[in-house]
Amino acid sequence: MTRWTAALVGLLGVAAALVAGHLVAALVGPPASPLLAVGSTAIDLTPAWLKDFAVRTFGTYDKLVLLLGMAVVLAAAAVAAGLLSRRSALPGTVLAVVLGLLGVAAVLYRPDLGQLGVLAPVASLVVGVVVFRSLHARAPEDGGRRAFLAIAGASVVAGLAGQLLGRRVDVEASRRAVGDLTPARPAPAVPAGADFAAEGTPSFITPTRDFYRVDVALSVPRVRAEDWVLRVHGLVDRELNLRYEDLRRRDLVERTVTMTCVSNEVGGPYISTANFVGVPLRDVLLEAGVRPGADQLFSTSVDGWTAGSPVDVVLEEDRGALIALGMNGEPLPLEHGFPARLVVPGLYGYVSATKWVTDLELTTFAARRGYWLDRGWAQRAPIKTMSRIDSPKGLATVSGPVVVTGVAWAQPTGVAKVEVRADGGPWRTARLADEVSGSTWRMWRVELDLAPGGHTVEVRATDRSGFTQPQARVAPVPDGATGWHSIFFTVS
Ligand SMILES: Nc1nc2c(c(=O)[nH]1)N[C@H]1C(S)=C(S)[C@@H](COP(=O)(O)O)O[C@H]1N2
Ligand SMILES: [Mo]
Repeated sequence: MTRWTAALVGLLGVAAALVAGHLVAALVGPPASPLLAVGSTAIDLTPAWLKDFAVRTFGTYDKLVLLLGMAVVLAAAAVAAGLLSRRSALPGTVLAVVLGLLGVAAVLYRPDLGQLGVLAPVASLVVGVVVFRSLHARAPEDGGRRAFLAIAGASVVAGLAGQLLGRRVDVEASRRAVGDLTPARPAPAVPAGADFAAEGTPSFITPTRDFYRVDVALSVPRVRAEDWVLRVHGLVDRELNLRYEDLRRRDLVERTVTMTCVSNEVGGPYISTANFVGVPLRDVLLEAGVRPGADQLFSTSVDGWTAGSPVDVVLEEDRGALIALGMNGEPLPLEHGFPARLVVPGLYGYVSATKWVTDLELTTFAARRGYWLDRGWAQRAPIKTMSRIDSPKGLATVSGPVVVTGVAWAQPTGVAKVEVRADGGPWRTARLADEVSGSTWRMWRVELDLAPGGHTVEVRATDRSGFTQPQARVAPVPDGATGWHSIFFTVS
């Protein structure tokens, strides 16, 4: 066998194994696809610093990077096993078995995959061994050309079939069929003076396609509205099982809320604002009747992800926590939690904003721990008062006088003051844009007369409670970054 042939035998064996697992997973549960299951498990084993690094470095592409990385590692292992198998088929067989068992372990580890899910990696194991060994046996004949083509062709067909079958749950159609989610109580219109977008801040309402996305879902959960049920249970007087129709038939309310991720670095992008439409979470909890002693609202997503929010916070009358069905005039996009998610102003997403939510348990903080808690993040995580400079951009060259603009946030209290200083000089109070509510960000601008040359500008916000952002830089882990955002630019 030539080196090329040996490498190809390894590659085709692994490819056939993956595709077989993917196809079987399409029938027993798409997330059981071995590549996805192993990737999801890798994500689950991610500690706080690594999540923080991945989000910081790759942002919304973190999952793509993970999948590509896995593909590269697999391909390298396949080629290596092929090359090592030139004399005997043993190394390649061992690789197929090891990869298959890795898939089995990953599926068993996942909280959202039933026992049947194991069939997918088992199919990978069996197909991997059989294909590798038969190609290995046939390769010496005519270079194995015919067998190679047959396996490659079958893999492509099986891969496509798996992809199509995995999408047979038509979530897009379900979402389209939701139709109009007009709120009975719309949010007050956002005034034209609420942003300084013309001068460099984001628009007040973030277009849905630009809304940041952070989650551990390697494949976006596909739940049809018609199949969705929200169970409310635990320390309640009466258990509720709410269907999508039960919720959408109610008087829907709309609230403009700025969501923030705890992984956001000082100056970072993981903050966005939308008009969320849904049902007040408080109303649903009061209907269920929260028993004394329940201090945690433990929410679970269809993919097994969990978050714990303080009961006293979600029950606050002015807090405005929502079971959201829509954002910006449409049903939630799949990536943002269709059919339903939680939105709690003033709490970082990882302790409140469960997407694809299907279960609300009233419990205690002592009894259950949300997904990120055992990975190094804090139990309680109110959003920290923060500000960011959006314009000029760091390292830019601008002409004077310089208009510096940005955003500040302190949900749900609201921003009272933003100050800016250049080169460690005296603080200047920025002009604040019109306030929409304490639950949303607030844009600011200030004009600085700066001499030509390089300048460092810093910003700090003060919230309505009188608290001013501290200067000390603290990393996002465990409960959110602190410190003043600063940029350096040149005046020409
Ligand atoms: N099911 C699920 N919900 C989730 C997460 C997740 O990983 N899985 N991530 C949370 C985090 S950390 C944040 S910051 C917000 C982000 O919501 P978005 O992606 O709609 O912006 O969703 C939260 N809800
Ligand atoms: Mo987050």
